[in-house]
Amino acid sequence: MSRYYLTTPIYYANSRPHVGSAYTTIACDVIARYKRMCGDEVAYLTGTDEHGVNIERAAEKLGITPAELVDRNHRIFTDLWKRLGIDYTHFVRTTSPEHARAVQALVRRTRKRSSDAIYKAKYEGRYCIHDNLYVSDSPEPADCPLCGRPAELISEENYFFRLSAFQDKLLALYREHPDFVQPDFRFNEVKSFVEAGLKDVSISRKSITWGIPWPDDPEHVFYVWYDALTSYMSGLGYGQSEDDEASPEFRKFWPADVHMIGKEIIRFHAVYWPAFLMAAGLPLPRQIFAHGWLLFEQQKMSKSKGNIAYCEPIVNALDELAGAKVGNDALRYYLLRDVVFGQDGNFGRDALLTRYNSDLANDLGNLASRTIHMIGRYFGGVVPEPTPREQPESDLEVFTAEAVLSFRRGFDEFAFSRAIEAGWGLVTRVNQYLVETEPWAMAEDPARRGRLGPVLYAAAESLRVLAVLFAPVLPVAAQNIWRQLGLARSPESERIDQLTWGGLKPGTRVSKPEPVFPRLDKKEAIERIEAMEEEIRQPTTPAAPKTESAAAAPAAAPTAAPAVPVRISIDDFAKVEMRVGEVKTAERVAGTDKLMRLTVDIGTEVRQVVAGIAKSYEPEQVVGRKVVIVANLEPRKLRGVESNGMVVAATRPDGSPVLCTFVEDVPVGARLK
Ligand code: ME8
Repeated sequence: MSRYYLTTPIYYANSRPHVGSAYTTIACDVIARYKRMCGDEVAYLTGTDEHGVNIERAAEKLGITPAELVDRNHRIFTDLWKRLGIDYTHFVRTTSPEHARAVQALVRRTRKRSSDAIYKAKYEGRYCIHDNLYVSDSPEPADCPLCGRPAELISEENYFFRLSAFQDKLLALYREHPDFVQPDFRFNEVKSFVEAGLKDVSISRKSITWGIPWPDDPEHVFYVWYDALTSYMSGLGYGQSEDDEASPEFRKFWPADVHMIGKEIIRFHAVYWPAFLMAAGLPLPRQIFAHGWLLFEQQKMSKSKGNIAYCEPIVNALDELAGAKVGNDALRYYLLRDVVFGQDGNFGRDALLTRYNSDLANDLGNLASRTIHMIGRYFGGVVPEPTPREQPESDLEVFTAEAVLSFRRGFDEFAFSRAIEAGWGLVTRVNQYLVETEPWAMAEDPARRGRLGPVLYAAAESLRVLAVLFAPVLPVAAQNIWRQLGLARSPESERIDQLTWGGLKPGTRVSKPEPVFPRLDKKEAIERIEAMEEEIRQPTTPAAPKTESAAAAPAAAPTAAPAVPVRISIDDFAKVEMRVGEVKTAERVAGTDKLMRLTVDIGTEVRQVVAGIAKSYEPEQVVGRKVVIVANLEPRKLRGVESNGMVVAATRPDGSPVLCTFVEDVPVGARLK
């Protein structure tokens, strides 16, 4: 049996978790269940990040102690994970004495192994307490580039980690482990960030008290990120005795197979963390996977913007209206099916309800009810005999084998939407098979009645396979289908990597069909969710949006307009690569009247760019035209078409775009500055 160790980030315990926070945890829960079903022994760690100045200040505002605040919020997190059926095996609270011991052990070990990796020096600079971000290494006043608030002056002696000495080692690591960071485009950002040179980082604080004391120098506490990252090891029992690696759990599970994180914290995980571990002479995690953000109304869901959806209203409202436990499965299915894992994706209640009704209730739910109903009606509830293998009733067996393979291939790459789509191909195929064969008509037709048993066997066996396949994503529904099929134990006790046709024994007694996903009235459901949202919505407290990517951190502008206007430095502006391009081809994107797909020569290459100009320009008007392209934007998909850059345009008062052009001639590829 192989072991598999997977972690989520540990969550800031300064506010209530929302759907965006739960996204990482749900994805990891799905992976953990899947890996268990592949026969692995899985450790799945999550936790709460309970130190730092923002917690200290948040508690102060509420007139309670930091310990009271984190106790309260820790409970909110664990209650939610329980409600969402998150099956983690390890939970770390960074305020626990065990965790503190581990953090201290790590720094002691580092100093023993690499005597000059940590040194003491005076630090003067500006620091944003909301983002835990060093804004500038000079005492001059500066605003945080992320939230726009004035950064605080810090002038104190700190312990520094000599990150600058790890540039070559990190680059070698990246070369030798081409999957160390996934997806690839994020890995490229990380490499560029490290190639540009690394500065040493301060890893202690003197000005605050709410943290883990530095060993033998208790005037200092650890910087929250050094403290928080160590949770991935402390949760396994690291650092509890003289021999800091002695814990059997630690020996068994470390290093982590995957640290699953959101994209904005990649620098800490793919640069700082491996360097900390290298300096301590400890094995490095095998992979950092950075998923994208859940956007709500096109902006990152975040408390400071108030554009938040919480999980509890969704789950509770759906359960209540369906009169059955369907909410968790619906949320998991929607998040993993609709958002391409790794990219940003929009969250919408309407889209969630559409998926619920069309996929879960209509496709899967109907398949289960009619199959079980017909076995009840025509065979007295007993699963009939299949056809002999040499004369299969249909192509379902072959189709199933292919669907299982594609599903697993997708899952192994964390391409959940692709995997689910492949699995759903089977749902569609079986439904189609029932429409084609019409078992209800066969039952009435003596000439065809003989085929009825094999047809229903094939449908029921497909349903069994689907229950196993979808158990990680739809644990409640899969169990429900399993039980209705009259099967013992649970689909999660089956091996998904050994899933083959024919596991359903003829003679098995099915139970009475019950709807797995009762249909819901979309409008009523949305209204109920919104009403429940209101009940738990709290007054917004300032918590800042974070930076988009490692390459852009720390100076990139936030994705949404912050409350305070942001001024950027010339260096920040220089990061935006704008080039003159020439449009080679142009065509409208199907299914929308706004978008146009362009291929643009930018001097070094021809790029595909999707532009929102189709309402104002005809394709033939733009072909041959010189335009301005933002060339170093992350690729993103618009209506399924990848856009590799952005065309710059001004906006008229009526919202229509005007392409940016030049009066004088300018060569293709010229850079704007
Ligand atoms: O960063 N969409 O904690 P955190 C997708 N304590 N993911 C989102 C999201 C959204 N709208 N909002 C939050 C921290 N997340 C640190 C981690 S680890 C050693 C320390 C994700 O509570 C976010 O990307 O701010 C991250 O992966 C997780 O929630 C915790 O975020």
